[in-house]
Amino acid sequence: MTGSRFAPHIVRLASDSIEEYSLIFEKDVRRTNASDWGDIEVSFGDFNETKKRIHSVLNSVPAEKYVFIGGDHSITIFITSFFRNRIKNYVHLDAHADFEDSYLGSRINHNCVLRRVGELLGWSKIKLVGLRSVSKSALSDLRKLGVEYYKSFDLTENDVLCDLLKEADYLSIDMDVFDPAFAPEVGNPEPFGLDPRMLLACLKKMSPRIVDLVELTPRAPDSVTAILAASILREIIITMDTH
Ligand SMILES: [Mn+2]
Repeated sequence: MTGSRFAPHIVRLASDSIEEYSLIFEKDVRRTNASDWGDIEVSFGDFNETKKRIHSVLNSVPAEKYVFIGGDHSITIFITSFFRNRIKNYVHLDAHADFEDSYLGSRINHNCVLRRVGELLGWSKIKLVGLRSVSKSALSDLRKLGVEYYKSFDLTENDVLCDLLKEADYLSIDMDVFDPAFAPEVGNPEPFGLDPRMLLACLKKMSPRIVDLVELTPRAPDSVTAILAASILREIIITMDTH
C-alpha cells in the first residue's frame, strides 16, 4: 500500500491525542530537550534532489541526536550517507531484508535499503532484526557477506532483542517489524511479527543517537498504526534525552 508520504503529518496529529506523560519513565516528553524541525520536502522520484535536501537540512540543524519520521524507507540511505563516519552500529528493525541489489530498475528504493546502508558503513556494522520475508537470492547474499540477521521467530527471548538494541547508535524502525495485528497500516504487512511491548522492555537499556521510523501508511489520526508510532516516539525521545 502506498501513502507513507502522509505519515509524518498523521503521526504528529496522532501524537496530539495521546498523553505526553510516559508511565515507563514517569516523565513528560515536553520536558525533554527535543524540538520539532518540521518536514523535509522530498522530491518525488528524484533521489539526487531528495538527498541534497536532506543533507542541506542536516547541515543546518545543530543537534546531537536525531529522530526522523518517514516516509519511505529509502530516506535511511541519505541519513546514513550524511552520518556515515559517526555510525558504528546500525540496527535495521524490519520484517523484510531490504537487501536486493536493485528493484524495478532502481538501486535506491525500499527493497534495497539495507544493501546500500551496508555498502556505506561496511557489512560488519549492520544488523537486521525481525526478518521473516526474504528472497532466496537476498538471503544467500546476506550469508555470503556475513551480515548478522535475526528472524522474528528467534526473538522469543527478550534478552536477545535487548542486547541487540542496546548496542545500536542508529536504529531504523520499519513499522512492519511489528505484527500486523499491532501495525496493520504499513506498505507491506507480514504476519509473525514482533509485539511492540518487546521493544518497550528494552527501552531503558537503549541509547541510540539516530532513530528513524518509516514505512507506515496511516490514513487518519485515529489509525492504530499512527498512534503506536506516536507512542513509541514519545518513549524513544525520552530515552534519548535521558541517556
Ligand atoms: Mn519492511
